[in-house]
Amino acid sequence: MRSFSRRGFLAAGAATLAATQFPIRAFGQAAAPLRLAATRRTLDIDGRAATVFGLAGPGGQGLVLDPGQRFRVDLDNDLPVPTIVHWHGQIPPNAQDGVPDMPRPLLAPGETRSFDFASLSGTHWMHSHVPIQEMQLLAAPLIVRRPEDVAADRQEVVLFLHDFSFKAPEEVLAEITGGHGTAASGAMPGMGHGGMHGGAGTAGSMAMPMDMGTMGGMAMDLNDYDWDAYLANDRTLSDPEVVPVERGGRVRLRIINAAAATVFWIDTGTVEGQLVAVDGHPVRPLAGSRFGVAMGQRLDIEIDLPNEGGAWPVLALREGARERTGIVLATPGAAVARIDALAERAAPAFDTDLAQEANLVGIDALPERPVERRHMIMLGGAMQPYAWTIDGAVWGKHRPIAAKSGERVELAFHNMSMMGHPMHLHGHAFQVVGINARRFAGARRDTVYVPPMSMVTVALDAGEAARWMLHCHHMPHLATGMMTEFRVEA
Ligand SMILES: [Cu+2]
Repeated sequence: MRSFSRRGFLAAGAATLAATQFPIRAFGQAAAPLRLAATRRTLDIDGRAATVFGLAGPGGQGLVLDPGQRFRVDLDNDLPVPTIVHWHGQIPPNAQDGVPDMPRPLLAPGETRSFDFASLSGTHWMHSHVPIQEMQLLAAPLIVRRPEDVAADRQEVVLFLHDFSFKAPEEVLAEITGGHGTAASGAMPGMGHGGMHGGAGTAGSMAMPMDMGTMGGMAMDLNDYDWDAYLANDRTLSDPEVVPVERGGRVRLRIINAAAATVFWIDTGTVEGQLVAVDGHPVRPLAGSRFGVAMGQRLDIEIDLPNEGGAWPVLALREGARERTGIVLATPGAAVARIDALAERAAPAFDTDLAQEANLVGIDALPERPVERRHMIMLGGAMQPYAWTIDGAVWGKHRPIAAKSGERVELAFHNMSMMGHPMHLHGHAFQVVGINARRFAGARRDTVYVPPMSMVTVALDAGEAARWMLHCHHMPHLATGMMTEFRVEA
């Protein structure tokens, strides 16, 4: 193992993936495959060394592709254990999708595997599809820039979020499934102490009159594990990343929630942002200073900084709790005040009434077509015993969700449980078209958050005839079987 050094760590930080490190190639120009290595690395977390996994590319953790650049990657498994990496947000041929034995096996230690497919632009990410490895930070940004991003005079800043425990992930899972994950495990009534205020200037999207801790008198379950730390670009607020910006700087935040089991609110503080994309897909710009992001999801937020020097924290607040993490945008020489990792008040629950999702309008909407097949997908389960299901079954006992390639399909996720589930479909970019009984032309996405006791409908055109994973992106839910397959026939 390399010895820990702050400088080396800084160089490997996600936000150092500045596009300036990557020369812009002519569109479509062939290039040598990029090397990406699943490795172990050491982080300094609140002064304590932590050995975690990572995905090391040529410029640090993760990859940044130029517009039109193919995803041509040689993945090395430098870990002592078998692994496999899923390219979350990309639509590769199914054989390159990176799910264990679906259809290709894990990479053995020392094995290299080549990938080559047309990339999809936007803010994406990549992670091991073995839940306990994802929990060990085997995850990294995967950014594919658009020509407009190159032309725009905007500094691109990646904010990669994760939750972290010093314990082995097997132990964490055992605590969660044993019902000992939090100080107040099980039902958590009264989560409403944070109040339901989305921050100033959120275009009205966060004005939720409902008591957010209860759903018709029943208690919701928000967080089922108290992690040791919440990371932004591998660091905590005891030593946050300070990103140098210019006075009046124009910034595009590329925010990725890679956490295993934590929904965050992004809080831009005194500067208002414009949400311009979700899951890598452009949306009609939405002004605000607070936006939620569930596990697996991404947000692109543009910020225009004031024309004076200063420091502007961009915080990520753990929903239903006081913990927070984040980065600081600062002009040269600006004083950066210390930010406590505990807020004074708990942040509210995320999108209990889907107010944020309902305000998103997709710019790359699916063309109108008659729906040829509809599936109702029931999300169920409970904390005690700890079991989460799709259509009443865990993975292995699941009944595949069938479609024919090319069909327009609607999937209606009906969450019958008291916990929210970010549902991720591989191989497709669906469009949100319904929230409860209301129909609308919402955002294109690959991961949609379905809060307790609600229904979200998505539309898609069934892609390559193959078995595509459909699962909850809460890692302990996934690990205990909350996965099925979207089986597309030719
Ligand atoms: Cu779930």
